[in-house]
Amino acid sequence: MTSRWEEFYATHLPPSDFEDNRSLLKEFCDRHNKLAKRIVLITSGGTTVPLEHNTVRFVDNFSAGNRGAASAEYFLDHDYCVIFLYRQKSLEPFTRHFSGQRLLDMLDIHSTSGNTTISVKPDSVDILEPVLENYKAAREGGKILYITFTTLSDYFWLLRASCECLRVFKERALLYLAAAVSDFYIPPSEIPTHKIQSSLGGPSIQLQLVPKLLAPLVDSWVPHAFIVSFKLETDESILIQKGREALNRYKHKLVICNMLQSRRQRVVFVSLENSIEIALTKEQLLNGIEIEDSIVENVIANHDQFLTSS
Ligand code: PAZ
Repeated sequence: MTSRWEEFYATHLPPSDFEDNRSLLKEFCDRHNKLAKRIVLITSGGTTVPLEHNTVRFVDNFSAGNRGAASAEYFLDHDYCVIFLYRQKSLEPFTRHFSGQRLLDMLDIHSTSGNTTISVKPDSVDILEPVLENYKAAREGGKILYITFTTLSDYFWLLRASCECLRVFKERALLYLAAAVSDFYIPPSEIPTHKIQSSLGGPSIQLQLVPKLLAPLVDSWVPHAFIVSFKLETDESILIQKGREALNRYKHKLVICNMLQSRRQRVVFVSLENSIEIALTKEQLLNGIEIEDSIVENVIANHDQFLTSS
């Protein structure tokens, strides 16, 4: 019998640049596997669910992409190579430090006798220099691969292709699934081709449940990898219970639970053995300490233990 996730792939076409991305993933994984490196696949940002085939409107999932982008930088610091699978236009590693007008505000223009040069303002050099240095080391060393998705269906195709390439790493592969993936979708056969016309009245839209990819991921795509998922809730009273339910159902290694309102200050690591809270003080937050630094350090400690025991 065909499973629900197989049916999803059978009824959704891959994104148009799928084969190019698959080649990039394969080249990246083969190169780093030969060097016996550890690798992390980070998913980041929210998926969209189109309401029209020629999409004007869509249902979106909340996520700025900060968790994934910040974590990518910390994993690189720990010598992991990184596949960064993220929602197009959500935050990216390194550039996230200069979003909005921030970068332009750091620059000066000088014009003398027809020659124009642009320089970094002296008081911005200390801010720009360490980020630029880390960015160049990661890019020029070929240590990070950026792959983008927009829709839920793009995400499905690219996640599976990433896993197929990651398999060669066995236990050295870590999956850090921070993307906010929609739980609901509309089957393609029920989506209109053209923009929904308001003159026809308010549309009634029937959403269906999205099949959970953690099941095939753990059981067959990357059965040897260290898999970490995230759980976002808005009701504190169900947070840990939901994390534990996911862990018991999919049998992966770790669920990191967070509340929408406090996700920058506090997370709870739920494993089969225990629940451990990581929290920042107000002072740490004011001093620019990021919780992703501790999250990544703790995830890597768990990955170390897993590698030793296997
Ligand atoms: O992207 P961001 O930094 O704004 O938020 C991160 C997050 C809350 C989306 C992430 O930590 C998370 O919980 N992702 C899983 C969401 C889910 O339960 O589907």
